[in-house]
Amino acid sequence: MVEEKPKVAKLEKKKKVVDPVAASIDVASQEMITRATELGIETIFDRALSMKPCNIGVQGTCCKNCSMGPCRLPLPKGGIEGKDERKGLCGATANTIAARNFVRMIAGGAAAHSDHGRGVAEVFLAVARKETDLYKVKDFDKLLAVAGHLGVATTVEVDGEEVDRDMDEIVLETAEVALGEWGKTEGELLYAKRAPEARYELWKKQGVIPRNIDREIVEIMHRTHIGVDQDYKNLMKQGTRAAIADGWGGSMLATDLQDILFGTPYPVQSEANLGVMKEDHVNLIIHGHEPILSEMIVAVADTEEMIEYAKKKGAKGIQLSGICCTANEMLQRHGVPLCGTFLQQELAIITGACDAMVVDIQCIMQNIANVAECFHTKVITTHPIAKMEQESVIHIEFDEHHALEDAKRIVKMAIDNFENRKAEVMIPQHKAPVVAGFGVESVEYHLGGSFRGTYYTLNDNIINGRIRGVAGVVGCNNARTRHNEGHLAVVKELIKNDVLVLTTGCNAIACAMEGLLTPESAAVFCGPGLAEVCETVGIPPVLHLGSCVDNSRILLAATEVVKAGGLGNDISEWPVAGSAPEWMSEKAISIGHYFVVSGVYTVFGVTLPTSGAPVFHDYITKEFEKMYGGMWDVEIDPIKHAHMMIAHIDKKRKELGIDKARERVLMDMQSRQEMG
Ligand code: BF8
Repeated sequence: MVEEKPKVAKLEKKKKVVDPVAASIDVASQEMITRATELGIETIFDRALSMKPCNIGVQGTCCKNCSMGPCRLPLPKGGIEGKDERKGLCGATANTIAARNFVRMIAGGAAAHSDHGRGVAEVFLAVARKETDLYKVKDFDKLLAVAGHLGVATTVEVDGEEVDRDMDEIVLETAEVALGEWGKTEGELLYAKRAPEARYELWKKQGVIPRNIDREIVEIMHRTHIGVDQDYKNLMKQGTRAAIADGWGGSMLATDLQDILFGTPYPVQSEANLGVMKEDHVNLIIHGHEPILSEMIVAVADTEEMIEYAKKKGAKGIQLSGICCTANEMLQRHGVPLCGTFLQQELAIITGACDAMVVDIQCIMQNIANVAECFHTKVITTHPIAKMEQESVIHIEFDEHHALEDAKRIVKMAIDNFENRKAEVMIPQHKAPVVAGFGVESVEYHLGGSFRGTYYTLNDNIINGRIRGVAGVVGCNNARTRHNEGHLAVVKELIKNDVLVLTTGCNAIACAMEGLLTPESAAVFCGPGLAEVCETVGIPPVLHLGSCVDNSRILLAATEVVKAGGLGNDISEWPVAGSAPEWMSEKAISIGHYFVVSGVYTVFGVTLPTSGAPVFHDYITKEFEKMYGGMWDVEIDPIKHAHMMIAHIDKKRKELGIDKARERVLMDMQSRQEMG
């Protein structure tokens, strides 16, 4: 194949050249960043170099909620001495401005997760009403469990006897009640009661139980309009309601309904990183978040008809792979390989081997269209709420009622494009094996055994100190930090110190690319206690729990630990911590906040948009612990970051009186070694 120069050379005027090793810790990404520079194609790594973030925005104290501003209230050099006199034109203080901005981020994140959930609920309702037979109920056990949580009867009394209710009726009522959670006119979020009883009672006492999902998000937009809520504590109260409505509402319903329709994940093997692409195959990359689209594409791409069609066009087959959370969804249910994280979406196109990138919603960079114009790659948008202005982008609106035809059209378009490859194909030869697909149910099975079926064994290992504690490490990539460096350093430090890690989102993909999602990695990276547990049970030390809406699985796993007993009555009492080392999205702030108010000490890397308002910052990083047992923290250094989490875990062990058990285990090991 003759190499053609890409059409667009966008770096000609650029002075600074990105250093690939400084930009990413991942060798495959470094190779593609180098390739982009050689070809003169601009990526996010170049833009991060040439465009600095606004210092006042970073501090969280720029208010642009009316046209008298933007009012900018930077923290004076040397901090505030005496009374903080800073004010916007309306008199809004730095605390009010930072809190408004913060809760608006929660609203944005909660809206994204929850609208995704609503989309799944609508498909579920279409299935229940038999308007489509393209999707079906796959997991009836989960359906019955969810029906129970939503107060839908699964049995009826006939002639004085309790008998199973008609399944079609259960499906329909469950779908209607579920969809009602977004906009019902009275009552409270039904899933709030899935939290430990003590947590539910605490939320009730604090007055933060959500009424319905949409209302809490809308109310944030109202309260943050000029001249409404001007008390940072009251604003955060509403932020808390919306975050609970996300984690224990929109996200949890998204996870549950996806499991009902597409199957509850169980461990599967696969591979991760750009090296999963194949030069002699049609490479179709699915990118975004809702599995409604990707499930259908996976089904269609696997048909004999499409494989034969690809062969006719000169390819050996069809290689599907995923970017962002769609990648996690397809991995956990079908073993489809992970192509990369958020920061690798442009790089996948720069391989020259991506025949089509089909996207739905969230975390899709508009620049993929510009990069694709340099190659033969077709970018296909599919969702009515997520289009792109570039003319080269094709829009094929995907709908559950004609999903099969849409998916066929998309897969065929990718196949037809295979023969149009122009530039030299250069796929980095780096990928790692992966075991993914852990959920609340499979963790229970693996750690509890098929007969026992409880979290008791996990609790037992926490109590005896082999497992020091559990961490949920999640979240994005951020082009302001070195790609994947923070993720991997935090996770490795935690498992080295016997902390079992539960991961989702782009952290999960980063861990996958590093080989941390394999049972074998335990012997290499873990402390002796965690290594022993992983070896005995045959699990990786880092458990892949899915996409970002699946952070709800972490909440439920934490609840199961409480229920299994011996580690306190609430999530805030047992040794657990949260982290997002490279966060960047509003969704991450919503997740962080529902972790915090669920009782989890949560550390963010990069920065928090609160530093310009020290009183507000102290409120969420210190005062919140007194109210909710969980609090925010921030630390950019990944090793310190991990040790702040470990210190919290040790504090909780001490409070539970199980710190001695851990010391005893270590002494025993040491004495054994001395004997040896
Ligand atoms: O929802 S971790 S960059 S892909 S926002 Fe986006 Fe962040 Fe990745 Fe999934 Ni989550």
